[in-house]
Amino acid sequence: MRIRHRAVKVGAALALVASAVVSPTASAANPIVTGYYTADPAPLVVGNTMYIYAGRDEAAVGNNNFVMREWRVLSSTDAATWTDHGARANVATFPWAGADAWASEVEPRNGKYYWYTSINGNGPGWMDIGVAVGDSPLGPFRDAKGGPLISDSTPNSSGLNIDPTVFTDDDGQAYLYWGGYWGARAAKLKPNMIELDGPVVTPQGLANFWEAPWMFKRNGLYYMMYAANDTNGCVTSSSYACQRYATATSPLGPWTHRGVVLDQVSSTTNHAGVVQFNGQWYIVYHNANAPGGGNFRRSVAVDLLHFNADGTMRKVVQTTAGPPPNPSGGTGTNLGPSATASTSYVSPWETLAAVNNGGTPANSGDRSNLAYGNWPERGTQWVEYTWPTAKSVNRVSTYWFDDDQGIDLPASCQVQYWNGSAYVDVPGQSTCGVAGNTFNTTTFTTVDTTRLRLNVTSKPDFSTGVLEWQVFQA
Ligand code: FUB
Repeated sequence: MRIRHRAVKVGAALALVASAVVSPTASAANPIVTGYYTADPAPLVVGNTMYIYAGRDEAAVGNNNFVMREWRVLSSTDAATWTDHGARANVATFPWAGADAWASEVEPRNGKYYWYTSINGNGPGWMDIGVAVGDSPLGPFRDAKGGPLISDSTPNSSGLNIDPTVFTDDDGQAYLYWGGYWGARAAKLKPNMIELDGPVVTPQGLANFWEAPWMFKRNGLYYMMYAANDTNGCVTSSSYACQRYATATSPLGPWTHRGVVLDQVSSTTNHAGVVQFNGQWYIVYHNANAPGGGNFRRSVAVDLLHFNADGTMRKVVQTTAGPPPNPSGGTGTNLGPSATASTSYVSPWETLAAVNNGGTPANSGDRSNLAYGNWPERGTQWVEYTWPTAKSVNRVSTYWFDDDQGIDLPASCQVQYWNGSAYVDVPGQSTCGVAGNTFNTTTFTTVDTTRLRLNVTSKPDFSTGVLEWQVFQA
């Protein structure tokens, strides 16, 4: 088992939280911050902006204790370049606490932002869960309760009351999940977000739960991702942790374990959050990859997260490049991930989900982010996107699949749109490129449509395939 070291309590109030100083980090690569160390990231999307709330690791080299005194905020409008908003809460935000600004998460409600934190209270026991509140994603934040929301004296609390994750369901009911030392816990929250609404329950089915739960919902299915440290396919040594996940059809479970979504990282702890932003899913996590980094000098990274057609999560590819820019709304947004895809034919062993799952293939043979193919069909086949409301589009980019067997680059292609009664060629269409190992971009005069189609004509004796089809908002 990994040994935790309790940090020394700092009794004196810390300096006030840094004011609204904004310094761009201008990072488009992982780790996203290298000027200092960040840990336990929690993403939140508000409008066109993704925020990351993270703790700060201040341990000196060789100090094998967490030294964490503040929580910081970063933001991005494209999930690639980040702005640093500095520390927005710290230990002194909670007058009843004294140390250990561990993992946290922010949940919006009724125009306010509730920041749930792991914090070392001055009372009996060790870690507590506190809650601060602010009027904007950047605060200012103040203690919302005057004492812990969860402490060791809360009936049925966890062996280590850390790592809160709060989820609000479509019916407005909010839930708090938390826990460490293999003790996951859950409870309903009252609408005021600062009191429990009923007993603390122990979720069932979170196989090998260790700490760091993260709750979200996708297509009506509830997902609980969490750190585990077993050696049954999770980690090479139980000093480390991976992220497993489970799904359920109700927010309090019971849960069905689904597997590992994030392998162990370069730091012993593994703490992650998941969010959808501009149609693309992201995982935000930490590792020890920044220069001078280590288990107590961690750094936040962001990567793409993909789901299979059956709702299972694909294992994350940890990159140093980070995700490609995905600008918020407006001109240039890739509308593919928000479309429903259909096709004239897909081979049973390949998947249509490949075309709009947001990846950037390494080459035309790269199946790592799924592949769509129509073998053994020949001649003209099509892939189509449908949106519930009309989109203004003027550009597509296609990455062709070529398996060096029955699927080859196409002979030709053509973009069409639904004009309300029939498919017709998009006007002013530039050449529909058929090159391999690259995105082929076709521009055209803007059309407003709910349906766009890519007609693909094969070479004789071959079928065709697509790794990614991007459609851009005008
Ligand atoms: O950062 C302190 C603790 O380490 C967090 O609360 C855990 O999730 C682990 O990342």
